[in-house]
Amino acid sequence: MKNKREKGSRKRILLTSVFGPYGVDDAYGRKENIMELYHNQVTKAQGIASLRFHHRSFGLYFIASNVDADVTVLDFPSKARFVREIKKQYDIVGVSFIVPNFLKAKEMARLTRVHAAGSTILLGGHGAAIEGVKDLIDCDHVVQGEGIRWLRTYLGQDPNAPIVHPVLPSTERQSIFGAPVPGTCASMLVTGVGCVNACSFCCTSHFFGRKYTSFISSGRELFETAQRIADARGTDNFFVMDENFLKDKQRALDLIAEMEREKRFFGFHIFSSAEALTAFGIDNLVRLGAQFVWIGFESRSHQERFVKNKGIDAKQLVKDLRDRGISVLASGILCMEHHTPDNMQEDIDFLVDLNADMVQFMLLTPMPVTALYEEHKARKTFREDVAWEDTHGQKCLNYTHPAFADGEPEKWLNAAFRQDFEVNSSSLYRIVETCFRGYKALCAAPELDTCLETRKAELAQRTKEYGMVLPVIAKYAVNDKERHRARALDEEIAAHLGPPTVKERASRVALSLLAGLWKQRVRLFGDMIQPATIVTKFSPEERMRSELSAPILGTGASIIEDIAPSKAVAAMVGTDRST
Ligand code: B12
Ligand code: SF4
Repeated sequence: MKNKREKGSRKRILLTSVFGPYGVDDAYGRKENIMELYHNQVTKAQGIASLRFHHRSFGLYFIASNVDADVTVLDFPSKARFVREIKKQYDIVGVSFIVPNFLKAKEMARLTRVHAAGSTILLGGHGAAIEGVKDLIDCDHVVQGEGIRWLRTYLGQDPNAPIVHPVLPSTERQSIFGAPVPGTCASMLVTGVGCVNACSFCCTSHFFGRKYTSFISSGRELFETAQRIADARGTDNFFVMDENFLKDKQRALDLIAEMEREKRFFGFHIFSSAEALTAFGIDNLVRLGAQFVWIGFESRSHQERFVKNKGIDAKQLVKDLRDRGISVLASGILCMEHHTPDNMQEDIDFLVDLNADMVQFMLLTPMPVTALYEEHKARKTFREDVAWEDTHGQKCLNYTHPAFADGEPEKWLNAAFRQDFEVNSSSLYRIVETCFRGYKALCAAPELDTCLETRKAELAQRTKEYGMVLPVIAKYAVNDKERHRARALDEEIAAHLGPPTVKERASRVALSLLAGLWKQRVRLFGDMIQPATIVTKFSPEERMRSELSAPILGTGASIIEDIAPSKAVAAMVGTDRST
């Protein structure tokens, strides 16, 4: 029998991410599947120079901010913490999961049936794309695609009511060389979900129906949302979670116009495909305040498969972006169907030779709902012995590849990451270099308007701030090349922007000490960092009040708990040693 409250009065809803610990070999997950973006699949081979950031389960906060209900968001719980929460007998328990976390979602549904038999169980997120998931997991509803409109409809509310953007930090915990990154991190801006390009392997495009669903549709609305969030959090920088932000060129151009009209210049980290970026133009990107762009170059040897990269000179594009102060994360795919041990190095060399600030190498992994998945299903190439928790693209292939024996893909992947690190130095070094290149480019420009003067000042500040890390990079360099170039860059920056102040020198010493401690920690206990559990309450009353006063999370939400993982757990799971 369902909880009586579900019909009639306002619902009590629990929205939760899957439980931790993450990135450990246990009954539910794998050590490669860590809950971090950079250290999982980008800077993982860069030892203590790897960027260490956690990110919340943003979709849950979006849904919570946009339904008329008492919603609790439970992010990164332990299994015991999850059980404690469901015993509060919510009307609805919604679990967000991705494909590799299938077993965790299944266990959470089972626990809900045991401890909260009256709760309705919803499953959402990319894991919902798994074929027949409704039969594989004992639940009430599986929600494929966009969840706000689905839940509003389910609760009898207007699915098309305006979408309220929550005020959220883009990262939960940022550290470099074991030292917390000072200052307020960028805010999260989710402008929409999905992408019309529909590249055959792409989960996000296919999951959202190969179309784009915008949450913020005009430049004006985007400016107002950014302004509200920036004022609440005290930073004008944003990480834009939109698979292809510049695909809507007019919206981004209108945003620039709004910023110039209002004389308020925000900064953005974005994802965009090469063709959309090129159409938008690099001058516009500088005016927009783009600081970082993630571009999927995928592969040079199979370009016909990726219309978005047709006719693009990838190397020139990366160089032009970095020359203008925009960091690039270039992503590529290994062990594609046409790859062999004889030709794959060519693609790895291509990606390394781009000399982007960061490179993501990922194994081709046909995922449910994608066209690629359907192709492999038709060809019956899927491996029966690869479980969902191994389907994450950082260790093994989930399909039979005639040219790569088991164990080989992981070796290629690790070697590719290492090659990029040794040839191009740490990503941190490259990011400082990019800021400085952009600053010098604006210094050399004949005339600057207010927008570009602001961008120049921002680049100077970022160069100084990020440049503080250069002595530590030199000290722990991967090779002589990195050591020499880090020292040379430090000197060149000092020559242009002045030597470090006393305070900056003190910070450099502190950073060096912390880096030494972090190195020891990694050597003795491994480099694992578990995210803290975060519990956030959303209620309509607070939501209404928040429209009148400065909100905590912008939508009437309050964080009630923020539990750091115990040292014992951190040490216990610290088995994944970096090089
Ligand atoms: C942020 C992010 C992360 C964060 C994790 C944040 C977290 N706390 O979980 C980090 C960086 C740590 C991460 C790690 C990984 N990720 Co990730 N990640 C993303 C990313 C870039 C954004 C997700 C997001 O916030 N989107 C915006 C929100 C609004 O959308 P949403 O989450 O999809 O939510 C909407 C719907 O899905 C739905 N919904 C979601 N949950 C629920 C729950 C209920 C109850 C309901 C009703 C609806 C619903 O409603 C929401 C609003 O419309 C996506 C790619 C993308 N652009 O979506 C990949 C993505 C989700 N990640 C993916 C993967 C595979 C991974 C990793 C395995 C690394 C890897 N190899 O790629 C690890 C796994 C970590 C782990 N142990 O679980 C895949 C999932 C593929 C799949 N089919 O399952 C994606 C799609 C990227 C990709 N490869 O295409 N990731
Ligand atoms: S361009 Fe990027 S986001 Fe769009 S479908 Fe292709 S891979 Fe996905």
